[in-house]
Amino acid sequence: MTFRWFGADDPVSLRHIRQIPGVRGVVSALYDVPVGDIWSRDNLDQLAGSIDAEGLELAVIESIPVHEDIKLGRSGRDRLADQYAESIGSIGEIGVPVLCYNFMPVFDWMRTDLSMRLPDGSFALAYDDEVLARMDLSKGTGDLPGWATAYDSATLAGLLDAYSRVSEEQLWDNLAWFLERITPAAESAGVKLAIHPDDPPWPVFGLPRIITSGPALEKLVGLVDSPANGVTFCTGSLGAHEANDLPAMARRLGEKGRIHFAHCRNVKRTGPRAFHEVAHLAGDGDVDMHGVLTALRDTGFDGPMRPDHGRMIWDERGRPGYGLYDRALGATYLQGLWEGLSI
Ligand SMILES: [Mn+2]
Repeated sequence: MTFRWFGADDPVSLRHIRQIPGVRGVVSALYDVPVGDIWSRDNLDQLAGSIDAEGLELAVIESIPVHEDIKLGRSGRDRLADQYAESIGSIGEIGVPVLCYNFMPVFDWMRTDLSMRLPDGSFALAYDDEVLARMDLSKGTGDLPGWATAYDSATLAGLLDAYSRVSEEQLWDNLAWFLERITPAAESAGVKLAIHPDDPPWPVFGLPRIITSGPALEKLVGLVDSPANGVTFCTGSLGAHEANDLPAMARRLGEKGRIHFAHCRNVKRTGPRAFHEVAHLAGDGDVDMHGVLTALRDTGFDGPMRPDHGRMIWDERGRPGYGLYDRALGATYLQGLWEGLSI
């Protein structure tokens, strides 16, 4: 069982994480490297060392961002892919076995409310396509929850314009090109690539999104037929779409040996393309957590797992989705389920 940590600035300390029952692995990243630059061995050593010093282990890198020029298939992608491969080599050298990454254009995860009050007085992240449609991107990302300083208006307009000419098929081609370039480096470094599904699993602001469903994940692992080319099975991202049968998807991908990392989180769907996050328990939302863990267990999954986003409970303040308490409860719930399946 692992836990995400955002580095020295994270209000949740490694000491707190160490005290969560069963958690021994940390999921982290270098947060001050410009996108596209090489991750130096020195900085990685420092990150791993700070985690070791607290009795924990750096188990997963989540994530090295993929430069937009790679996703867009622009010239310059050769150098960027080589640099990405070099970073993968360094990750392997320090003994981290899994790299989580994503291929979402412009935006990573997207929500329309970072603090939706639930009936029990807790606060959760929420998404509603109708609210998104009313958001104005003409001033950059200033109006978007969680994207306060990411892009100014000119940069964002330029990216949106560039992607307006990129079809889903082209995005798939660009992803295939990227995987062909980096998978050999991952193989020789002993690093498993684990793509994170698009969150939410449908287009936002007209941007194409392709890693959204069971067939898409199976297509992905077929792009480069290597055990190093796999997925992060994120139940919250995939579970936002009612068409996704999560236990069946986990079983099929697990049988291929291509699930390298599990993100477990629950969501409650409130309409077409609308949902909010809930506690991890299967009974609290639409994710059949027991079914997913049974499928993982049955197919021999032995990779890292982490509770994904949690609600804000017990008056905790901090990084939306990444407080201590609800995620810690999620970690113990998931381990209880797993223990029950292991008897
Ligand atoms: Mn996730």
